[in-house]
Amino acid sequence: MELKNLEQLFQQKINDDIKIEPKDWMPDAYRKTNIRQISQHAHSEIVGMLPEGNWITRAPSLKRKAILLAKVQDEAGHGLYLYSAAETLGISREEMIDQLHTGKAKYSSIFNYPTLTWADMGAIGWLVDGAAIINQIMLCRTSYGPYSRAMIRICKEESFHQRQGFEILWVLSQGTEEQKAMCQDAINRWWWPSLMMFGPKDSDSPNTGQSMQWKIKIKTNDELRQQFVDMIAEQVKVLGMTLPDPYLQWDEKKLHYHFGEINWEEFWNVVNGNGPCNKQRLHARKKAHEDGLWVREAAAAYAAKRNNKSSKVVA
Ligand code: BYC
Repeated sequence: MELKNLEQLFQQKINDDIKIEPKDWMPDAYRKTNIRQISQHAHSEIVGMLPEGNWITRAPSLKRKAILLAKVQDEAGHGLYLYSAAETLGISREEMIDQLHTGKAKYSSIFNYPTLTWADMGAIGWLVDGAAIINQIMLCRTSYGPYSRAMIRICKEESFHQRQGFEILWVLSQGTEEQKAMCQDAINRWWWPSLMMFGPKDSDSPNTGQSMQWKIKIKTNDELRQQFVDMIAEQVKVLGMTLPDPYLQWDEKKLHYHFGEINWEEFWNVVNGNGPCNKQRLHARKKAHEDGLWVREAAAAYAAKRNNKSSKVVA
């Protein structure tokens, strides 16, 4: 079949909401965009374990420790589903890891900020996982089958993550003056970086147009960001806290919250490797990979031994 016809058939499937599966024909650029987005999403889950991992030994009770440990383990699982989904497009796990370690692949800007107090665990759960869910609920309907199915499983766990984060902040908000101040301080520090998770403004987003046409993205960066602001601006009232934005105001005509301008210079600085913790995060990931070499070698040797044995049995 001619390329033009293949492209038309492909777009027709997308328009009819038929999922694209690994063995289906797809344009090269569709494959590349999915590899880029899915692998960056996987890297975000894996790098995203670091800021919270930092608090596992310092969680204030055994119960909090067990919950945080489970959450961080969930993130490792999400990373693995996503690496597997990307592998179905013809890239290997090694290539993806190499792209992360050499700085060729991005991961979410949010994980380049430090976690200074216990309240940050609450703010990450409520705001960071909250932003991630808004994005990922949309991605449950993305056009690439393996990505969409991974998202459905991940979203179930993310909603638990968000609630546990809110609950941490709720307990602090009912506590002493110091605890209340710690809660407000964490919200102040995580609010703007959470808004940046949705990416640049639509007018500055080079990938959104094509990704919407291919239904890799179903909503734009600005649409999702607005949905997030509308949700959090109401939830923060329950905590008796505020969001650090003097321009935040309900717009009766638009039926949305109006909010202030994001510091885009800070966003691009962090995305381009110059945020407060970029170097520390990459260093930690590379070290973990090097330290894990003996495990990978042992697993490969064991698999080879088993293969050898079973091929002898068959022979
Ligand atoms: N940070 O054209 P655009 C989690 C890049 S983890 C860094 O709008 P696109 C969790 C973008 O990649 C869940 N880079 O791009 C884990 C592009 O650069 P390249 C994380 C960003 O792809 C542990 C350029 O800027 N979620 O929940 O159409 C603990 C132009 O942007 C960012 C995901 O990964 C950013 N914030 O849209 C707790 C969601 N924003 O690649 C929680 C999956 C933009 O062309 N990804 N860039 O060099 C997506 O939905 C989309 O990729 C984005 C960006 C909305 C992020």
